[in-house]
Amino acid sequence: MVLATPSAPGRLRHATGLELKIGGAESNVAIALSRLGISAGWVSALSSDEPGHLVLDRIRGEGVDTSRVRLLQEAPTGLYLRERVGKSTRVYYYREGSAASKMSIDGVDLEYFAQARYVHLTGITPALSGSCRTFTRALMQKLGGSPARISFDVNYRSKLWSAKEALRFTEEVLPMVDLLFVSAEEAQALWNHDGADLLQKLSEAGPREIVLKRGREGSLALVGGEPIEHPGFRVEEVDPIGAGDAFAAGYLAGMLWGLPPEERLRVANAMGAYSVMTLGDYEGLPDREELEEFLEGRESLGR
Ligand code: ADP
Ligand code: KDG
Repeated sequence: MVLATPSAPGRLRHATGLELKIGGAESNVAIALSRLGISAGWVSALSSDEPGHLVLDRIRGEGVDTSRVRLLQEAPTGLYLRERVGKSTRVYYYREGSAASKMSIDGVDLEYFAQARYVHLTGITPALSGSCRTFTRALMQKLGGSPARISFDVNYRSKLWSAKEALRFTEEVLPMVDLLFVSAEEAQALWNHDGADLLQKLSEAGPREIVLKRGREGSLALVGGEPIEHPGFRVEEVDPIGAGDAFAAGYLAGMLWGLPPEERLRVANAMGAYSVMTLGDYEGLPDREELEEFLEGRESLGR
């Protein structure tokens, strides 16, 4: 989506100017991976006009492959406005009928997905429209026999669908998911559960690996039935948006680098922490060297 947001916190109604940025959980993950030196592609639909090119150029400019993005003439690019008032962030979506909401499995290059090590999907796409719901489910089904692993982030957005609908969809696709990400808040909103023992219940439905994000507390994972925990890094939070996406990218990077589960959680926590201590959904994210420096507690001289 195009994201329009005032540069300073405060109510949108008083804003005299807006910064034009881009937003989107899946593109954040792709960009985060690309920064870490991992080959990543982002597949979606945009309008073929200036707003569409704004999104396309920025994602492409981060080294993410956008060759499978469709540019449509008949539908606008999704837009959202965001304001930060006190500790809370509020969003206003303009994405009904957007190009992305029209995604369907027809004409999708399945080979492209099948040759990926991981196909990362989130609960935002199926929340966009009936056709996006069918698309997300069908893509997982069609990749069933391929080597590509399915990673799924629950990413519940209450402004797009109800908790009941999100729960129904998530539980329906769980048997096809290899790696599941869920936050403590989502565990509460969807399953009315406080987390830890929910992982066991969810893993019985299919995913080999489930990761619970716990904000500043860090994270907990259940890997092949084994619980693993890692505390969060102590950092000053300046912008909480995008932490979950950075975390998912860190965990996926850990998988691709062949790190053991505890190390994957550590890298994921470090990425989440890096995200909250820097401004922007993805703008402040580290490259691999900066991540290593952070993990080792070293600070670059910067000159
Ligand atoms: P989401 O952004 O999806 O709601 P969280 O808020 O749990 O998820 O954040 C994802 C991860 O980012 C956490 O598991 C943690 O590793 C890291 N993180 C989030 N907030 C902080 C914080 N204030 N301090 C340090 N790490 C944080
Ligand atoms: O994940 C951080 C935001 O960039 C993301 O929430 C925006 O995809 C988005 C959505 O639909 O809310």
